Amino acid sequence: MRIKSYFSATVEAAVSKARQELGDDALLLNARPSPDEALHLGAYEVVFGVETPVVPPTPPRLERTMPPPPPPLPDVGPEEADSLAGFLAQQDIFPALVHAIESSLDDDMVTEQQLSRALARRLNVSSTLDGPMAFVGPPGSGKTTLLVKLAIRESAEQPVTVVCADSQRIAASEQLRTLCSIAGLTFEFVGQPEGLPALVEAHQEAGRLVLIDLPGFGPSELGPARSWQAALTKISSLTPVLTLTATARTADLRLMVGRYQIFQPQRLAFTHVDETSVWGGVYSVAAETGWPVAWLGTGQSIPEDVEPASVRRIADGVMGISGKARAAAATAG
Ligand SMILES: Nc1nc2c(ncn2[C@@H]2O[C@H](COP(=O)(O)OP(=O)(O)O)[C@@H](O)[C@H]2O)c(=O)[nH]1
Ligand SMILES: [Mg+2]
Repeated sequence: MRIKSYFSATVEAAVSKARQELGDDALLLNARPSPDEALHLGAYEVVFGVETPVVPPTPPRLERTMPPPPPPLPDVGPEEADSLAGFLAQQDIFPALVHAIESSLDDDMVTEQQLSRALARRLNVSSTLDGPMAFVGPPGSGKTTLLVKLAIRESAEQPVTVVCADSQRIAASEQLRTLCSIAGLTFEFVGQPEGLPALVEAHQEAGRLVLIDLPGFGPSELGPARSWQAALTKISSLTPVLTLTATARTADLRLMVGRYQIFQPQRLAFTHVDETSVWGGVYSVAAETGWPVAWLGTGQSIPEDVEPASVRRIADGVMGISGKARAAAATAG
C-alpha cells in the first residue's frame, strides 16, 4: 500500500483533493490538524492509503530503491570549496569531526579515494532483524513508517508482530492497526508500559519477531519517556533503534541524540534521505556515536522505500554531492 498525505484549509477540501488524484477506492487512514512543520501547506492533513497490486513482499533490492543521484551542491564560496575542511563543513559535518578527519589525512594532496576511505573508517552498519526492536525518536521522524516497511518485508522470512506502545495518541494506534490489517500483520496495542515486557515475551516465545512502535516524546514528556524506557530494559535482547530524519541539521540531530540517550540506542536509522543532498548530519551522528546505522528511509511508499544502510552509501552521500567534491578533496588544508 502507498501512503500519501494531502493538506488544505479544511478536512473536506483536503479529502476532495485526495479523491481527485487517487480516486474513490483510496482509503482514508487519518485526518488531523497539520503538524507545525507542515502548517504552511494547510491547516489540516488527511492521510490516504492506496492499495497497490498484491505482490509477495520482496527482500530489499538496492538498484530499485536507489534514489536518483543528488543534485549539484549549492554554490560554495571559492575559499571554502578550495579546502578539504571547507568542503566537509559545507556538508554540515560537525566541526570536531571535520578536524579529526582532516588530521587523519596527513598528506597535503588528498585523493577522492583517500577521503572516501577516511570517511568510511568511522562508520558502522548493521541491519539484521534477529530479535525484538523498539523504534524511538522524535515525533514525525518516520518511526511508524519505517517499522511497517520492515515488518511487511520481513514477514516473508519470519512471522512478525507489530506492537504499538502508546498511552496517549489513540489516532496513531488506529492508523497503525489499519496498516497492519491491510498488510496481514499481527498487531498488538499496549497502553501501559507495565504490560509491554510480558506481551513481547509471549510473542517471542511463539517464535515471532517483535517490532515495537513508540511515540515521540517532547521535552515536557520526560515522565512517560522514562516509564517506557524502564519497560524496555525488562525485555531481553531488545535493540532500541534511534530513528532520525536525514534532513535535520547536524546540531539538531545531536540534540536529539542527547535527548533519546535514555533509551540506550544500539542502532540508528535515517529517514527522508530522498529529501536531502547534504549528508553531514547522517555522517556526523553515525561517526560520533559509533552506533551502527541499520536502515535508510528513501520515500513514503510502503514497503518499497527502505534500504539497508551501507558504509559506501553514506560516504558517497558526503562525497558524491557534486563534482566540486573531487576538486575540494584534491586540495587538503
Ligand atoms: N519523503 C519521505 N517521507 C517519509 C519517510 N519516512 C516517513 N515519511 C513521512 O513522514 C511522515 C511522518 O512519518 P511517521 O512514520 O508517522 O513518523 P513518526 O511520528 O515518527 O511515527 C509521514 O508523512 C511519512 O509518510 C521517508 O523516508 N521519506
Ligand atoms: Mg508514529
